[in-house]
Amino acid sequence: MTPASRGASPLAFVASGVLASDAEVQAILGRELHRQRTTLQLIASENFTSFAVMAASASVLTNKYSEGYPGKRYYGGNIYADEVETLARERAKSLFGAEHANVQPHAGASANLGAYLALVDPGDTILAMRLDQGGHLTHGSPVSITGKMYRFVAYGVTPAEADGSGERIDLDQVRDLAKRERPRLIVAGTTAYSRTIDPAPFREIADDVGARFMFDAAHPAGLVAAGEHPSPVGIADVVTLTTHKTLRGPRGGAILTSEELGRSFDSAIFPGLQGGPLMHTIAAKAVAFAEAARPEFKEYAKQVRANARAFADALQEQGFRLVAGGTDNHLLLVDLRDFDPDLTGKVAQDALDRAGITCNRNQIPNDPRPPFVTSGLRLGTAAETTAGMREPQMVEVASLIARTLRGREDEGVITGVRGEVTELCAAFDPYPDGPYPDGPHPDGPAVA
Ligand code: DSN
Repeated sequence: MTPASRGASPLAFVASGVLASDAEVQAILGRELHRQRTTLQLIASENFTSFAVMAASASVLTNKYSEGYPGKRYYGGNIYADEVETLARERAKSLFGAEHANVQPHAGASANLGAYLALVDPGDTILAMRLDQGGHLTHGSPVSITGKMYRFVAYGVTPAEADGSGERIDLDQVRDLAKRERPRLIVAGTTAYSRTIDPAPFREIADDVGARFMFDAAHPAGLVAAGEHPSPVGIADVVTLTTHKTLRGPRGGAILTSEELGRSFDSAIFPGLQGGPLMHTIAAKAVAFAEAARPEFKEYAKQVRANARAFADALQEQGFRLVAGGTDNHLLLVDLRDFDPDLTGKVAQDALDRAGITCNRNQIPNDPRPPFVTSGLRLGTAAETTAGMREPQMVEVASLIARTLRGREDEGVITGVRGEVTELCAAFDPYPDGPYPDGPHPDGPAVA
């Protein structure tokens, strides 16, 4: 789906009524819209949803309490909540080829915690990837409830190699740790890993040690849906995902599993973990699952990967080292030390922000710097591909990043790049009709 084919703006009604009564919030939303349209969005976990997704999110379903599941609610008046949740579940099942779907998790974190609740008991051992190697907070970080409730043992990636063949998930380590620690659950899935994750060897290792296998597909969910990443559905006992990253839906999570295990995941999410589901978000998930089933979405996902590869090549030409030597998916992890040993992720992120290039600092494997500082940047192509960018723009963006970071102490350089970013964003506007086509444009002041 290209921006131009995204349909009529539901936010027109917001402009014409609801927010007219709250000028302060309207102004903030206008400024955020302006920021999204006039700066580059390279955060690997973000995307631009369609107007249809936003319309469902902004619907009357926000008013409804629907604890329980379709046909089995604790409150009355759920006839249409049942219809929309059933539709979302059926669409998710059909999109991913799953037997059972739970679409109630408020986020990826709740989907993961729900999966643990369903599969293991507090204190049990879980084997997962370490946060600083590319894993996620909910994979047992000591600062997450997951790390406090369960005994996590962590695997990482292989050492870096000059030819880029290193920094891959260390399956020998996974196997050795699984044999030694006898986890009840093995988790695959990452938040900062640029290579394909094959679910098959994880399944084999889990079977060898009698563990369950969970695949956290939060990042590649859209690529999986489009056939651009191997599907873990039917291989893992449970697949958790988010709906707002490469899948391009509303902010939220979901769980896919077998019919046999479905009931235990349902009970873990409600009443185990959450109260009333966000029915407006569930409606928006239904919209997104249908959008992701269209041929245009397959083209989109293919382009996301092609853009990431072009971006990777161009960044390497600019003198950056990429963790794992490149990318197979939508994400790139840049090790800044080859480019400039004194440049930290924090300084780089701040300089790029000033130039209108939005991304996040990220630890690289075995990073000598702490998580708040880091030696890396994480970049992604999901959002700007939605906005219509293709390989030539990725080359241009790589050059803008390099110029910004080389000239980070020179305001003239930053201002020059900012101007070019503005022009590029104007040519690749994610919401070219504006969100308020029927009313005055509420953009706030330009983002510096
Ligand atoms: N915050 C998400 C990300 O950026 O990958 C993960 O929770």
